[in-house]
Amino acid sequence: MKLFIHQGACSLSPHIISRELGLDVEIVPVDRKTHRTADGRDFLALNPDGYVPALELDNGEIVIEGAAIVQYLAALRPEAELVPADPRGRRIVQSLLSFIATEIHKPMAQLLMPAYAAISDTLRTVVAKRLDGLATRLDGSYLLGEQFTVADAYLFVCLNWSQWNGVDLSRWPKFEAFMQRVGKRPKVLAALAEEGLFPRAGGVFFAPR
Ligand SMILES: N[C@@H](CCC(=O)N[C@@H](CS)C(=O)NCC(=O)O)C(=O)O
Repeated sequence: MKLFIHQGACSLSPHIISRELGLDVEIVPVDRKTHRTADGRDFLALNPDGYVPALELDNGEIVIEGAAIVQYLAALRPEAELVPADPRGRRIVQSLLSFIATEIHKPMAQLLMPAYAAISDTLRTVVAKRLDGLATRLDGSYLLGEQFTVADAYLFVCLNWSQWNGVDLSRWPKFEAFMQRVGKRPKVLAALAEEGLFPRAGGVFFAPR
């Protein structure tokens, strides 16, 4: 399988999951401007939306949408329970993936885009409200308590953007501790390093050196 990515983008979430699961997934960067893949193809022919992540299966099929890709990967190694096996845990993870995709990922990413500069204060207010809500359910080490799941990897990646988009993560000590906790997982560190991202001195974020 091949996973098409941009450095540090939302594609880092399925990248982390592939490493946590020990799957044989080749990481293929895509040039943001030219849409050429590092293996010499036109990315728009693979995903006409131009979005990473996209996962190319060994039979050539393309899986799109980060939330779907991580669930697909987790299903290849169900014993790892990165999506819980029990129906309650599973539905909570599915709700979280949907919430993170629509309520956190989108506005956090828009805050990095010049086209949204005029409404950046509104976006920051909305994100803060959503993070206030999410923080109330972070009582243990991870969103589901002590069990690391695909939702944690996704949230970790989106929160890492707050070093660049003006969202002040220090308002939520719980999320700062979460960043440090997830960022210490060996497979997470390996995926970050593979994308050229390293711990920032004295902080909770990961960035190019
Ligand atoms: N709905 C898609 C959105 C993916 C998305 O927003 N990807 C961004 C990176 S985080 C992207 O590829 N943007 C196009 C670009 O930067 O050129 C998903 O959830 O997978």
